[in-house]
Amino acid sequence: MTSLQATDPEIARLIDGESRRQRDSIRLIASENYASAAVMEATGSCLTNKYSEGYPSKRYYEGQEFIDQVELLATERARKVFGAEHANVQPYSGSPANLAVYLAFLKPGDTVMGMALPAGGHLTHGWKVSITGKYFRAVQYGVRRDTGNIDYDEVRDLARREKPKLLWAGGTAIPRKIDFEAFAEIASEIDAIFVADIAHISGLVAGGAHPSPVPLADVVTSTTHKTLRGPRGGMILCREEHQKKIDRAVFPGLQGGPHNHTTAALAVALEEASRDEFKAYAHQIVKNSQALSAALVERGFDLISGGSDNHLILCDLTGKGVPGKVASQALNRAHVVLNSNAIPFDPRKPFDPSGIRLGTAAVTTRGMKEGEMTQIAEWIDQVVSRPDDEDLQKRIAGEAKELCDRFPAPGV
Ligand code: DSN
Repeated sequence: MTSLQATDPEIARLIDGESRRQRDSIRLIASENYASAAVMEATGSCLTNKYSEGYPSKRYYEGQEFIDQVELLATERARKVFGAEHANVQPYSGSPANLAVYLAFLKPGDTVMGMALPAGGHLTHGWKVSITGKYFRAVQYGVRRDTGNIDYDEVRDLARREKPKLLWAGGTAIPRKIDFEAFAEIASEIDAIFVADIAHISGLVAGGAHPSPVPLADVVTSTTHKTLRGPRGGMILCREEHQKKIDRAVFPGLQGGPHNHTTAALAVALEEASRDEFKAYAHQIVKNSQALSAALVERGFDLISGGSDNHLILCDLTGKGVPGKVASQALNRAHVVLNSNAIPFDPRKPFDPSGIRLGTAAVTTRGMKEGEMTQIAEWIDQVVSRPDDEDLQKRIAGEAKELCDRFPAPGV
């Protein structure tokens, strides 16, 4: 019996259930992954017991001889993996990392420009229900109705007109390569700070499977647990000229003590990300996404932008006559797990949208390749065609488990 089972059998049972769920299902939520056993071990370590407000060698409490080394290693590895001049590894997650950028460069009421949430952006890029849309004057760009892609001329025109102080690139439902050069040019023309939020694609950037914004952007933010495959956390990379502002914004501006267990786990993940196997994994994610896209298109699915250049696929189910939520719930019963998602210009409500979003990071971590993507597309097609057929869902759940057994997941 583990200590957890002895102390709190209820929670132990729930964690065990979740572990089995992760082990036995096809996980296609684009922001999720399987962290390695080494990352999990560091996350669950005694570093959770230590407070360390401040930065290495400049802490407010004593007893930092090991913590300082952990943070320095994480920072150094982040700089090296991404080729960045400075890295701050303390943000608790992506939203706090983004808020720190606002605090570093803006005053309340200043203008900020980002991609609208329903078009594929993130809440913290100025969407109206977020603090970033309430405390700042946010203007939002979207995608073209005909291509489903960002229209860089529209972004440029809007930026020239609105003169934001901060320009965001990146988001949560962008299936195509982001032209960071175009964003950098636009930001430079209007003298704005250019921030690239690479939360979704940081693993692809680290592995060379997506162009890097690091040489072009003033600041780059990211979560650390999506394609990067680290612990739940955030980080900020920036040019040296912005180091002081960013560091002060994170602490003491926004946060207290860093989560040292997470910092250590991030250091481990970054070590893993510097290996050749990680490059192969990053490129395989894209190959899998393209194979899954092609197999879905073959089965009559309508993909926003027609396909995928990264880990993510956004699919409009209007033509299939099934709302996104009905499809995602039916697929969940078949142990193919993804999320319903708004599509650009969605006539339906955000909680009951027209689309589904898929991602290939977690299945790629399990070692699945193009052949398995075709099988997964076939299951999706069958379930979406008959979302009320519980026998079908049960049969596919069994087949999904058999496939999962052939590709063991790390860490669970
Ligand atoms: N929740 C994340 C996602 O799923 O994309 C974004 O913060």
